[in-house]
Amino acid sequence: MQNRKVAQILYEVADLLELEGVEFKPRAYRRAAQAVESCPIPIEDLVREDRVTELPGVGKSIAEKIEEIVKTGKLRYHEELKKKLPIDLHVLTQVEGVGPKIAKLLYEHLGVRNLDDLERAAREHRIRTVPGLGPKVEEKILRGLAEARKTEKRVLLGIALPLAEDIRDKLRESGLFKAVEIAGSLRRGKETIGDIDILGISARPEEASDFFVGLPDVEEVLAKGPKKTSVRLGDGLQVDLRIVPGESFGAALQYFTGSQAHNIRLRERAISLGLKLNEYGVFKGEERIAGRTEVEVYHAVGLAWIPPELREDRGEIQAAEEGKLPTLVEPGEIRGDLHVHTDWSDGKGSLEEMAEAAKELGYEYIAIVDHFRFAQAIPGLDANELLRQVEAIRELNGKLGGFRLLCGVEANILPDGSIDVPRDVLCELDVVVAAVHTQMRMPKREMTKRLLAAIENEDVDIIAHPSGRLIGERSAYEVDWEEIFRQAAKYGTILEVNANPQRLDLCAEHIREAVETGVLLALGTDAHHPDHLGFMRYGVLTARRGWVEAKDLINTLPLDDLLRTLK
Ligand code: DGT
Ligand code: CA
Ligand code: CA
Repeated sequence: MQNRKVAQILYEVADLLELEGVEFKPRAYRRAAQAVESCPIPIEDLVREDRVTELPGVGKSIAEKIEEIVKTGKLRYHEELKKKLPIDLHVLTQVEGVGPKIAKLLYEHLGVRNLDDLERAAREHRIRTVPGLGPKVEEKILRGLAEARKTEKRVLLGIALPLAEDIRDKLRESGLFKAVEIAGSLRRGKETIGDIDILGISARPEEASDFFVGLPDVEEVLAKGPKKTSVRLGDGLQVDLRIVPGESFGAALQYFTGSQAHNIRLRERAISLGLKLNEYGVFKGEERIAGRTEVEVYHAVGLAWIPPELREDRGEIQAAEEGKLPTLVEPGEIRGDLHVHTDWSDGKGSLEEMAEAAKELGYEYIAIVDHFRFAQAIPGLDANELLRQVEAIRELNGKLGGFRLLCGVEANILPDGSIDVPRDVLCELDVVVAAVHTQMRMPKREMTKRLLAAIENEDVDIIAHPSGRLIGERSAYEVDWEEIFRQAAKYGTILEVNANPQRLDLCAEHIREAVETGVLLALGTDAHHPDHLGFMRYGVLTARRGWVEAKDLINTLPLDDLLRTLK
C-alpha cells in the first residue's frame, strides 16, 4: 500500500503552493491527499485499473500526478517546488504550532530542514530569536514536538483494521489454528494503532508461524519462534503473532488487549482479592481458577465482562463492579447514515448509487447533505441547484420502496458564525448540517463564539466534524468544549461523530463529555463514494469508546422518530 506516501507528497505540494500564495490549488491537492490517504483500496490497484479519478476530489490533472508517483516513486512538479524550499515541510507542519509560514521562517533564519533540526533549535532557544516568533511560540513547538514524536509512526484505525482482519482470516482459513483473534489497541478500537497484535491457538506452532511469515503482505521477519513471531508489512506496520495454549487463551486475550493502564488496575484488584492475574490465567495459590475465556477471567476477579473499547482505566472497572457498565450501541442498531455526499457536489456516486449501497447495508434512510457552494472554484450547490436536488430526491423516494433519502445540505459556518444557505431554502430540507470549512486557525474565544452561534441557530440540526481535526495532519480547533456541550444540550443541537477514519470527530473523550452533558449525537461517514458508507464501523467503535448507548445516537431511531427529533 503506497497510499500514505502518495498522500504525503500531495500534502506537501499543497503546502508549498500555499507558501507561494497560489489560490484554490492548495485546497484541491489537500482534498486529493485526504482521498488517497483514507481510500481503503491500495492506490497502485486504482492506478492499474485506471480508476484514480473515482477518488473524490481527484480530477484528471491530479490523477496523472498520482500515477507518476506510483510509477516512479516521485513527482517532478513536487521536486520543482521543493527546490525553492528544500525542507521536510509535511513532517514539520505536523508539529502543532508549526504552519507552513513558520516552517519557512525557521528555514530561512535557522536552517531548520527536519524534525531533528527543529528539536535542536527549540531546545537551544533559538526559535524565539526569529523575528515575529517568540518564547510562546517556542514553548508551543516544544510541546508539539513531544506529541509529534509519539504519533509519528502510528497508523489510522481505518487502514490497520482491514489489514489485520485480512491476516486474521487467512490464518483462520489455513487450518493450522484452533482460534485466532485480534488483540491490542485495534481490538479496543483506538483511532491510531502502533502495531497489530494477533493471538492464536495452534497444535502445530512451527507450521503456523511458517505460514504467518509466508503471507504475501509480509516484507520482513523481525523475530520467529513457536510462541511469538513478529513481522513488518510492506507499508512499515508491525504485526506480532503470539501462539498460546488453549487454557490460557482468555487470559492472554485479556492481557494483550490492554490497555496497559486497565491491566495494571485489574491486577491490583486481583491482588486485593488474594489472587494472582497474568497472561496465563487467574491463580489462587498454584491453582488456575480461570484462563480459557475472557468472561471467565473477569468473573474470577468479581467483575462483569468489560467491552474492549472501555478498557482505558477511565472508571470502567468501578462501573463493572457496581453493575453500572453502559449498554454500548451495537453496529446492528444503526438504521442510517446522516452525512452522505453525491455527484451533485464533490462525491463520486449518484443519488441512486448511494441509495442502493445504503439499502444493501440494511439501512432505512440516509441523509444527502451535499456541500453548499461558498466560492466559485470549490464544488458545491447553489440555492437553485439545491432546490432542484430536493425535487430529484422526492421523485426518487417514490421508487425506493421502504427506503428514504433525506433532503439536506452541508452548510458553511462563516467566520461570524452565520450560515451561508438562505432561510427559504433551508425550510425545504429535512436536515441541515453545518460545518466550518474555512479560516480554521481562529483564536479560541472567537472560534468558540463562531460555533456557539451555529449551535444557537434554530435552522441548524447537526454540527459536522465539530473539532475539525484530521488525524496526523491537522489539530483540532481551539475551542471551549465545556461551553459548546452545555449550549448544544440546551438548544437541542446535535453534534456529529464523523466516522471517516481520518477524522473520527468528535473524538472518544469529547463524545463521553458531550453525552454526560446531555448532548445528542449523530453518526455520519461523510461518504463521497458508495464504498465510504462502510466507514460507519469506525464511527461506531469511536462512539463505543465514548461510552455511547443507543439512546444517545439519533441514527438508532426509526425514520418517523428521527424526523420528529430533527424538527
Ligand atoms: P499500540 O500498539 O501502541 O497501538 O497499543 P497497544 O495497546 O496495542 O500496545 P502494545 O502493542 O504495546 O501491547 C499490547 C497490549 O499488551 C497492551 O495494550 C497491554 C499489554 N502489555 C504490553 N506490555 C505491557 C506491560 O508492560 N504491562 C502490562 N500490564 N501490560 C502490557
Ligand atoms: Ca498493538
Ligand atoms: Ca504489540
